[in-house]
Amino acid sequence: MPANLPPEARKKWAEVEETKNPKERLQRMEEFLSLVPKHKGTAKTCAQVKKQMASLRKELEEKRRKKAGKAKGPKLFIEKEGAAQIALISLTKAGKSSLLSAITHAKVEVSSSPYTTREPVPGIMDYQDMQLQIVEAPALIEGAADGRAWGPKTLGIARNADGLIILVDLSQDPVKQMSLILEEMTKARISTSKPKSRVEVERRFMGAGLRIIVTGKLLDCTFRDVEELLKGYNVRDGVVKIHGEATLGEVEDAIFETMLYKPAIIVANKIDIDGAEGNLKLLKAYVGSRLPIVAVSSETGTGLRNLGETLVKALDIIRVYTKEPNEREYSKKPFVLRKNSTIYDLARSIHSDFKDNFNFAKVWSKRLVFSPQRVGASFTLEDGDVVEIHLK
Ligand SMILES: Nc1nc2c(ncn2[C@@H]2O[C@H](COP(=O)(O)OP(=O)(O)OP(=O)(O)O)[C@@H](O)[C@H]2O)c(=O)[nH]1
Ligand SMILES: [Mg+2]
Repeated sequence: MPANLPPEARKKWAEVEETKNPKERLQRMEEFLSLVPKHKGTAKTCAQVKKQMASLRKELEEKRRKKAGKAKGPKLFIEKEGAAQIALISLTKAGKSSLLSAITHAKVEVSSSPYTTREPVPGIMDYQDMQLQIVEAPALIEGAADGRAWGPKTLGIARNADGLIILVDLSQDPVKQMSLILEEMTKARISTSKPKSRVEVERRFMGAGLRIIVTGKLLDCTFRDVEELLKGYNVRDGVVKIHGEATLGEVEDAIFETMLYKPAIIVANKIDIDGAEGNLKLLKAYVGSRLPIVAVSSETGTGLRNLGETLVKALDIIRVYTKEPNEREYSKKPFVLRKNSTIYDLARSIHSDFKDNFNFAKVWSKRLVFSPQRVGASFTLEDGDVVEIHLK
């Protein structure tokens, strides 16, 4: 459905993209909406822009409140470490601290009184030859997405992470917990289901430049058209991924979408308790095939060894080992990349100069008919590949 916006509306959106100040941005969005003709073809775009406006208004209000109360917030984010950062999210007393101390060396206070953990706490979990950073977020509360208490902090941690563990307490009604958590997250524009749209627009910091990755097929346009469209809207920094078959209209829609996708798993805790099995059944019936569920006891250790595998699968990451030319042994420590990464992505993550001096690479893998195989920068990597990069 191409939104087919008139040129003045496109121009106005380009101004929106340029504006960082929330107040001015809001104003320009309003102007933008007044320039969009109202019909079925533009309804989705309008709804998405309105959602963005609502969250901007909330942000402004929050700022005003903070100023009034002089409440200087402590650190919102935890510096990323390891292959991926996973936020541990639950209602209070589900056992976040217990789980964190069972799977990492982090020192945290476990308590039977509610709201014990008030600041995010990180820990490192070893899984095979990878390290995953797990961050306990302060308990999610009803109204978090509306700015209640430390709610924005908790949701901020979830937004910033690479993935989520949603912890459910099997001694309590699991459906109530899940629906509250999912509702708050949806309100905060965080989704745990893979985007249905075949186009993802990931905004990056200013100056990062624009990268368009087409793994599928563009139906009614060329790569250049996509580039032109994005430039027309002033989207200059970010990664645009196009999977499957997509039209230019779908790319245009994605510019206005603000939902952030986070891969997630559910960890059902306290399986050691009487009645836990029944609640686990209820949870499974409610969740269906939407998210994987691992049942554990942080107290007895039951089920904890299944956690790493489920988590890594959900995160869609792969491990790639590198080798120096003329050396036999490859690195023990892998590079961890997103699934479908290419040699180019690997080269970039090793050294920023590598991508300019890249000549060719050799890949060792059981899946290849000829191993090692000589490949170019666009070769798609898989978990366990060994790569030797040759520079010019
Ligand atoms: N039986 C049983 N009790 C558990 C388990 N995990 C945690 N608990 C208990 O549940 C209570 C809350 O545990 P915490 O780990 O402090 O929970 P939390 O989610 O970190 O709680 P807040 O940080 O206060 O929101 C404590 O009394 C724990 O002993 C478990 O697997 N089995
Ligand atoms: Mg805690």
